[in-house]
Amino acid sequence: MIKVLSIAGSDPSSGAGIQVDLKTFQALGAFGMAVPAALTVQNSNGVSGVEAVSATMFLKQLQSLLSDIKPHAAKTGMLLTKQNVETTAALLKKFRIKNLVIDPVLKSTSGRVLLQPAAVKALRKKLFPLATIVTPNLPETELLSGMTIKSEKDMDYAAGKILDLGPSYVLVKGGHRTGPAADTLYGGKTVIAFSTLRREGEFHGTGCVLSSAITVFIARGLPVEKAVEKAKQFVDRMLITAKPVGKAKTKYFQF
Ligand code: PXL
Repeated sequence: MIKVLSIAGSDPSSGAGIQVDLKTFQALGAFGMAVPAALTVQNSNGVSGVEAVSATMFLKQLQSLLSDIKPHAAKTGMLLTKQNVETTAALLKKFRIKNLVIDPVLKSTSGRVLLQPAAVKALRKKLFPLATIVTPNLPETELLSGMTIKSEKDMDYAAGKILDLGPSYVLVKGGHRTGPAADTLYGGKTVIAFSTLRREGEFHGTGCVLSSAITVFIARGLPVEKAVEKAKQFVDRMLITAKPVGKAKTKYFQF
């Protein structure tokens, strides 16, 4: 049995966050576990409140879980605070969790801060060195590299700056640009552009589902290139049947 862990925020509408991470783990046949790092007040219209889980409860959850069950792979999503980032890095290190996927969630689509500015440095310095792969979108790539990205060359350079922080791979998600939805995977000797057809509409939780699917495929022992390819195929299939579930037009994956 493949065991995987999500350390992320809660989305009560279950289109993003730990809830959709668990659905993705289940859909792909893994045993999913989840430690909430933060709560959001959220529905299909967006995020209207955020609060971190207390530092001691967050630490105790990870300590208790990891001292008992060792996941084959883990992912992080919304961590919100510097303390949560530092605790996550310390515990993943202590329990020698290999195969770490970091979705560096900074903001919600509606613009809410999901990682406080004071936590960004800790994410780059403490968590990125432990990562197998980091999966930023374009705005996140700009912030994490300290660069403005106007061309493909800029993107290559920015990805290099993120790789310098220690992860083995960076997947820059190009979904925020117009044109084909090309995501580019950068690694030691690898640059692979994955182009996917762009689907009509606004989708909720795409980044969470993608990083969770990558986590499962890496946990199964696939090389990162193959894990990303298969995860992208999975997301693309889920996009076809996504539907609005609330009052807003935003589409949710139907698991
Ligand atoms: O998709 C980013 C994201 C991740 N995690 C949680 C969220 C969101 C976006 O709103 O609420 C908990």
